[in-house]
Amino acid sequence: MFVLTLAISACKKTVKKEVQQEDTYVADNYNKQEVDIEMRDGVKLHTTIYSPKDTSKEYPILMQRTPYSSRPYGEVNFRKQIGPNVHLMKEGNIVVYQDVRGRWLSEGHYENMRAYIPNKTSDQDVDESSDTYDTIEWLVNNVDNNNGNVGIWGISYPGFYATYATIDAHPALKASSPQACIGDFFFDDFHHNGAYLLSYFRATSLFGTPRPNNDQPIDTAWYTLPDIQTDDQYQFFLDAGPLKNLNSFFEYETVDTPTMRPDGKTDDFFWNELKEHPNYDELWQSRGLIQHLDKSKSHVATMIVGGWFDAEDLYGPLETYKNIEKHTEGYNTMVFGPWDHGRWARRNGRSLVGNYYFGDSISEFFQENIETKFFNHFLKGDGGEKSGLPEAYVFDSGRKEWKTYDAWPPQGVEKQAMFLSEDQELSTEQKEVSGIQFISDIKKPVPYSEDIKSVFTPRKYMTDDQRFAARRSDVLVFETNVLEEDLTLAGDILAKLKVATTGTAADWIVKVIDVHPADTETNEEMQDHLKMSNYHLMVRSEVLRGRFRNSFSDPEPFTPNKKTDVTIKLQDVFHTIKKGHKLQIQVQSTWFPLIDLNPQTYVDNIFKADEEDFKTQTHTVFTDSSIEFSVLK
Ligand code: PG9
Repeated sequence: MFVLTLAISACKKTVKKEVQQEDTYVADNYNKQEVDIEMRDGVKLHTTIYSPKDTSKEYPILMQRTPYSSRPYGEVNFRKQIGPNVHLMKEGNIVVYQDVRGRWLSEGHYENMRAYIPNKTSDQDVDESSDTYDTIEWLVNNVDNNNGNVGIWGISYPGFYATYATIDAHPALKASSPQACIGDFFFDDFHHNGAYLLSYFRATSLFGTPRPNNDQPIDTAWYTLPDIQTDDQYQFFLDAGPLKNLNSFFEYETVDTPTMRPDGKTDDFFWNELKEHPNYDELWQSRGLIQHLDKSKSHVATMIVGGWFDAEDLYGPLETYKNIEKHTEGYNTMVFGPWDHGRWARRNGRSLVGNYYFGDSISEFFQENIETKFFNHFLKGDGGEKSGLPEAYVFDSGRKEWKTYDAWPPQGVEKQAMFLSEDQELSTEQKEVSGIQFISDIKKPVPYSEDIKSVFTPRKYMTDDQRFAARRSDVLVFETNVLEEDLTLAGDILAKLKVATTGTAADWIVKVIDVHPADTETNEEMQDHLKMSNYHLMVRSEVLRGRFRNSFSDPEPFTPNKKTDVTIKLQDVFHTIKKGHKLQIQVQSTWFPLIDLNPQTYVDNIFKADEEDFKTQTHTVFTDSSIEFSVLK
């Protein structure tokens, strides 16, 4: 027994030593310097540079631009891991992090999704493209032992800056991997097709609190997240009533700020933008990046990465890949795996999203065999078109396996329409047309999740079991018979609804669900109240705020009781509904508090609606509505 104890103790010491070595790997193998790089308009951006201690060879520069801070600050304080993944860190690269303009220790004023300036006429015309260009120019000319090749990567907001870097790109920029990259805040993160994501409420202050001392650089967090003092966010937001009752959370005591009011309080400038711009107007349009990807330079190889179950940014990576593919001749590829937001950057072992298990070491496989290979080929290798990687490296979330294709969507995809019916069927033949009614009760909106939890941003619900919703009278359910053969969905899904409402406004939500057989085995991570038996896996979901059915810029009311077309595009999936499973569609009109409550009577701006505007209505879905799937034959 004593020997065993000794052995266990020795093993624990080894593991602890290995963990310690991991923790100090960067400090042991890299030198760190912090510089303030001057942009063309004189603003200085704080930049942290990690350079390998081994100076016997040259290295590419791998950079990330971020609004989330390049800290830790101080040349004796080191990150525990640097670069896109541990392989690239250990191989040796020069790794650079930069606070973007107006954030943390960088000078200047911050703008969310800063608008691109196409025709710059002076050094005062600056944007994230020019800031990246000026930064790369300084780095390649001033950082020792660099080989003249620069790569950029980032997840989410840093992913947006990685996409931005390809626009009017510096010639030394050879590779960019925008990952879960924001494309447009009217379709990513804070809105989905015009519906405001109330579930992002707590994240607002991170992006809208003005820095104190008139926007001076600062090395500590100057914002606080609203504390709603409950874990039951559903009840909190239901009790709060109209959105304008939340304004007080975004009036700060901070002084000496650009948005300080006469009463000495400071407005959250992002909350102001959200509530003053409910439609897709010039503010949002000018800040979307997708429409400028015709200026993405072909000399920059791109690998767009995303998660099929990413609740935050799915529009962005898909539209970024498709528009770079459409507008440029360069090397442009995509990787989409069974991940939620940014999960591919972690080393997870068993790969799950929420309750749902997809397999082992999927992220690790991506990091070692895809991401490392991409950067090494273009920054250290011959950089030719033959990278050894496919155009589309995509994970079938139904079969739980990787597939590669030379296009996305793959050749062989055909559109297949399926129709709803009175008896809750989903089938390829349209039955007799009738209207199915349900009461949309604003006092009892459909929860988007069964969890009692307050979130910073929504995440887990993307694969949650949808039985809790299927059993509500205000959720319409349509499903196929048990499939007699596999059905592979590969591409987007178009819900062509025909609806009516007794009111003059309504939201429409469509969910695509893979109903598992009763004998499906439950995995160990499943929440106690759930089983995989008959699990209703949500594969894709989307909302459209009905006022935007014909235009996101020019909203319009519904005419009460008039049959109206509402078409909702659901983002791409790659999912095989296996033989023995069923394909189910759910249709509903509230999704709370993922999105805010629609008053269901038309008002110009829901952020300014009054209590009396909110009314329970009766909605109708007609059975000549259809769902158009992209099916891989
Ligand atoms: N796109 C993510 C996000 C943006 C804004 C608010 C909250 C989250 C992200 O950058 O992680």
